[in-house]
Amino acid sequence: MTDQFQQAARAILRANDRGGYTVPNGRVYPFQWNWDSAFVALGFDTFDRDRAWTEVETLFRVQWSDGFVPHIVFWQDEEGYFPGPSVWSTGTEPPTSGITQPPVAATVVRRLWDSAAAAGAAEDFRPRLEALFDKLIAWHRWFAVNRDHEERGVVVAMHPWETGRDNSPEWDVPGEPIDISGVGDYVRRDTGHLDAKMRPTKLEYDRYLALVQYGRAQGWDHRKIAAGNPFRVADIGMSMILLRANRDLLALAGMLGRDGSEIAGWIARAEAGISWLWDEATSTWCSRDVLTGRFSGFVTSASFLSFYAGIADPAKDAAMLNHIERIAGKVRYLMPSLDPEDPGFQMIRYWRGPVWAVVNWMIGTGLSEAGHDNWGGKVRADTLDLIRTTGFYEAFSPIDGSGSGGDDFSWTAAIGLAWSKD
Ligand code: 9WN
Repeated sequence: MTDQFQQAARAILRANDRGGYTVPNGRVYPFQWNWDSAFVALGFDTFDRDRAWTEVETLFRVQWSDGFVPHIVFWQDEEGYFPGPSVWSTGTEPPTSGITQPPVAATVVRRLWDSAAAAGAAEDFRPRLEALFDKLIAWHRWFAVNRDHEERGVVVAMHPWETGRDNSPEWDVPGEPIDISGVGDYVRRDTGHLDAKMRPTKLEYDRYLALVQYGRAQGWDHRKIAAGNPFRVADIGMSMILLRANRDLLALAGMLGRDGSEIAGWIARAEAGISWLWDEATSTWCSRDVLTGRFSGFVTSASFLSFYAGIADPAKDAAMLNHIERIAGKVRYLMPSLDPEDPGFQMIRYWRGPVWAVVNWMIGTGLSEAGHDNWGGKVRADTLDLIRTTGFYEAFSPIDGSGSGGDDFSWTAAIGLAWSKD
């Protein structure tokens, strides 16, 4: 039975559908975003299976020959967003950005496949899965070469935007050496749409743009960027997400009868290397600056993705569960993007406090799979409660549930659908 909530969520996806791809929000983000599209596919899959697959296929249509998949695809001209195609200047058609985003797509494709198979539609979708598999493995290979060239088993982000958690405080100290003297004047569009208190600061934007200028000066040669970028941070979020994605890709390889040895090698490397991101001082998983070796020491929502990544380490799991219990005692809704006891916590400022439905989906899924369904169930219930009570916002205050950022947000609608269905 489709209830009113699900009807409203579907209506948002339909309204934000631009024909083959879905904009995160029509005003603030009028293009296709990489990990948004993956989550959006989970939502479409609850009522329009074909459209769900198309969302992912459209994203991979712009894959570069080296396997890279950009974080934004500028399918059409739009004034409402900065920085646009002329700033990125990647020289592709359609224009794209030159950085990537968290690789959730393989995990989503496995879900789409399982749902098609359960509905008896496997044979209809097998050719589409075969084609996507080749693209996913090429993208993951690109990660292994260009985002882990020192073979640590982690993902080294070259830009805060690449992590999808743009202004997490984890990037503050690693961002200090970025030279912003050549950035010049520019006009932000985000603060024209939204309250500046919910957005990154001017200093953060200056750094974002300086890094775009650096990549552009390297002709978006990702090997050169990996070797010389002024910002190189092993992101706990992307590292966990890629490990999980490789496990799902390996399962798909087995199902399709493909050789999975290369993927198994990436998983083994990650399993051996991921403890480099365990900070003993704060007993948490966290991001770490590759250039200085310094731990961020922050407990963020991404710290809890260890369960989703399938890391089963009893002592570390127990420490993370303790953090959850402590945090749950401080906020009304799990999971704040930053530890509410951190002095930098701000309940509505973007990735420094608000709850994000998509991160919750990964955290909740991981916790439940790992047998911690009490917490997994709470993360899911809190997410649905927030969306039902406040609306389909970009993010939410963990303290009072108020909305933060754009409304009628596609990935929030998608998670509302995915989680209210099962
Ligand atoms: C930059 C689209 C994207 C999300 C990111 C989120 C935000 C963009 C911005 O919006 O980032 O990529 O301009 O703020 O941080 O996770 O993919 O929803």
